[in-house]
Amino acid sequence: MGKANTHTGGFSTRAIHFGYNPADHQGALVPPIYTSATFAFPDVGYGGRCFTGEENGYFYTRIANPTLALLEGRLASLEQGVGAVVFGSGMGAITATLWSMLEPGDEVLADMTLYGCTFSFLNHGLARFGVSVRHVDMTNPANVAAALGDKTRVVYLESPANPNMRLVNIAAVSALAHASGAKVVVDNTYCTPYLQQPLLLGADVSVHSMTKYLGGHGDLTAGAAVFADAELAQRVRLYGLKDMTGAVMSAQDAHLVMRGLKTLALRMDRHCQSAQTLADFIAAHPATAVVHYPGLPSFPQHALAKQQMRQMGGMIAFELQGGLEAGMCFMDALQLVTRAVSLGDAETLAQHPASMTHSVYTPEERAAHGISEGLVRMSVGLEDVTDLLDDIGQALDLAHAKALRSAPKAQTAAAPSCSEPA
Ligand code: 3LM
Repeated sequence: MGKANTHTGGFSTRAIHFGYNPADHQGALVPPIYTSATFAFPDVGYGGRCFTGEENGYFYTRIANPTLALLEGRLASLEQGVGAVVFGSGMGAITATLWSMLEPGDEVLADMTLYGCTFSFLNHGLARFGVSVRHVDMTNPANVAAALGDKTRVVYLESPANPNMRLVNIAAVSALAHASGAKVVVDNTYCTPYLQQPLLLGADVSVHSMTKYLGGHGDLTAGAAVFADAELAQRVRLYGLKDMTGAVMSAQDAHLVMRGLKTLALRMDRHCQSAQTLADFIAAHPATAVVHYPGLPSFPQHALAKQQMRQMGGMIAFELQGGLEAGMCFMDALQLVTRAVSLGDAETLAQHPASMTHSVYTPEERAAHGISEGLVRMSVGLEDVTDLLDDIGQALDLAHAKALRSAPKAQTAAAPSCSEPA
């Protein structure tokens, strides 16, 4: 038997090799997929000891499974955690983690802008069970300092935030939270461990929707939580996963995520490069009112982005001069870019947060939480960037023409219709 390969090399080396040695598996280069739901006990005493934790064997896949364990080890290595737990979806990871960290009477301090279902879980889920939820604008850490109280158990944030790209200074907020006895959970889905390392910046838990960049191909749903604290990791596994959510991931999906991880760095490099090119292009187009992309010098938190992110990411959000109507026109005119929610796929995806991913917020809540009705969100894929520029260019031209036509004094005679793409 060989020794499991626990490479301490660079990011991609660990993403490809960590925790696995073909010599332990009859030379198989690709790790076997253990589809078994249950595991045989050599004797009844051993089985009982598995349940008490005295024996470290596998006994049921909802609690642990060898294929899932390999992925968990890889994720912990990539994000410098002491452990990780994987789940059947990103929401599985978020809900299992928060159910395990909170009790009635506790408070969650959350940033203003969060993915729609996370916002819903906090405000319509946890809040029904005696956990209070307060949102503060964490782009200024002083607001966090002022809001932290005796009951604040968890500080929760996304950076960049879905969908408006606002950043939070993870190191500053973590230091403040810890001084007040609270733990910090960061949703690192937009960045992946390749672009941002929340635990190294001081966070306690980094959660992911692996449905996005980590899987990378839009063919699975999965989630993960990576921990700086082994005791908390165990609590989330044995309570949040096992009892509270049962949000177990399938071994086949774990295999697909491990396949995705092998190319994560390559893919992220390309996503980031193309997103910068598109953000520059969209920002310079006369149809555009504002582009939210951390890599633009005009981005208010450009300096913070350079400080805490390796590169500027593959997500762009923008608003057009003609507001909601122009945004809708732009999206309907797209021919290569796909109209769809989700992100991190090879395909470039565009969606309208106010009516889709963030429709769970009321219009008043969207206004208060910085999510404008006309915002367009784009997940920049891996296609040839020249083709993306062509498609986005023609759609912006149409949206611009339409905005001019509907403006009070516009010269509209020759403007093409939005419903008649070139
Ligand atoms: C989306 N987001 O299009 P799953 N955290 C973040 C996310 O963006 C998401 C999750 C957690 C989108 C999904 S909307 C119906 C489609 C930052 C998902 C939840 O449970 O794996 O979907 O992850 O923004």
